Amino acid sequence: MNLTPVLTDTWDKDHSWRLATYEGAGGYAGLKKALTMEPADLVQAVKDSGLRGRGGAGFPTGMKWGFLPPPDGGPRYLVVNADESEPGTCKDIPLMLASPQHLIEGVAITSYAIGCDHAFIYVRGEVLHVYRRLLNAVEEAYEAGYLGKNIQGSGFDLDVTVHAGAGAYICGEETALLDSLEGLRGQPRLKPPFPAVAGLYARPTVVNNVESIASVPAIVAKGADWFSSMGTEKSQGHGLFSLSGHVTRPGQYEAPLGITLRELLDLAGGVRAGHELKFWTPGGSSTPIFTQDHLDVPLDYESVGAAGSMLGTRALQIFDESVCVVRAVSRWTDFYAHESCGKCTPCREGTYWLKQVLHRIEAGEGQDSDLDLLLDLCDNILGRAFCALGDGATSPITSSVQLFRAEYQAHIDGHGCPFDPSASALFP
Ligand code: L3W
Repeated sequence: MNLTPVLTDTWDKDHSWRLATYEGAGGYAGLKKALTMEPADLVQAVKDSGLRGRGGAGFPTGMKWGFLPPPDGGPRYLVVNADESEPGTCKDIPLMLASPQHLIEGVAITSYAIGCDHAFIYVRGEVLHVYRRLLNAVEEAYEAGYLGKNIQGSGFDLDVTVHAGAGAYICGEETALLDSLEGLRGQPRLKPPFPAVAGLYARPTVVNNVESIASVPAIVAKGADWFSSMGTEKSQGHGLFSLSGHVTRPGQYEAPLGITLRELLDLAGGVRAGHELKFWTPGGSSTPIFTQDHLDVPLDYESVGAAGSMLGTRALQIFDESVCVVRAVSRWTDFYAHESCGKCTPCREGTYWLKQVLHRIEAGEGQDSDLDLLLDLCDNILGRAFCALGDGATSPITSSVQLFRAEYQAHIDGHGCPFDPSASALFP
């Protein structure tokens, strides 16, 4: 069930991914309207809508477009970040599979608005099925005259290239993504300059998340006021909330920002039968964890921030009482250590040491001093790493030690894990 079926409006239809299905549901009305408008008015409409980046950071989308310098006759690019890889994050991949034309229409409108004639969709390499679906969808859009030369007789030309990455989480960081797209090893660049000023091939570039761009067609078709009437005062519009883990009906739920986990769990049938909520992530594994006490925190940028975490990608991973928090955090830390690109010392060395300490606590070989050591290591990574990967790696550790210190201590005092891993069916 979806409370605001906009991006998800056709997901349950037969052949939901086909252009004809999308057009049948009113698709491409936004592009047709956009092509009659001045590009600057489109940028203003997206500013007025209040749309904020749906990739995790929540940066205002229209403001980002407005950062592009005035045209100088050279190329400028739109790059869609479709490298969804954050543990628990599963919204862009289902969106591109179920309804890729939402994204392609958004790409066409955004490109027209920012004066770009070549856009790129950088999709995570492991999801070959999504890559193929995007290729087919782009082909359908070319054949229908929504991409290519003289789109809908407007004189506007746009080519779209779908590019598959090679399986590195760091390439979801926008500047590492640009390096990867240029054929280099994907590692973050120093900012500033931001991509808006010097991005792909050092040209002005807008990098936006899939869901952000897919949200644009309805904003244009239905108006900025329609979008901003949903959500909260500073977190406007709708979003995809992904529920996974110990929940009765996992999946994507589209709802206004500001909905609570308690309300989402009502839609999703609650925590698995016979169990109770122990902890959860509001925005993927890179955000500080929450507990039962946070069930009524409105899931908007401000409220989640005030409660000590981040809305991030709205990846709500639900864990019941059978899950060992040390084990969960240790697995996430393995991921960050493996995915650290190695460019900066705090992240490269720090995630490796965090992993070692967590492994020995989990194995019952920890020492009393290890909890303070973990916090000290986190302190030396947070704010000192080159990009958000290092900061993100510390979030589940610092928050879980704060909320579940006794559980960590029980592993040390009892020389092992007090939980039966088979009871949770997660984190084998
Ligand atoms: C021009 C300025 N542009 C900022 C742009 C900047 C970027 C956007 C946000 O991290 C977060 C991270 C993860 N002139 C500008 C400017 N911009 N100032 O605004 O920038 P920033 O640095 O706040 O964030 P970011 O580096 O994009 C993203 C969190 O998301 N996250 C990540 C999930 C991972 C995935 C995945 O699966 N690939 O999404 C989850 O919470 O921790 O905080 O475009 O250029 N003055």
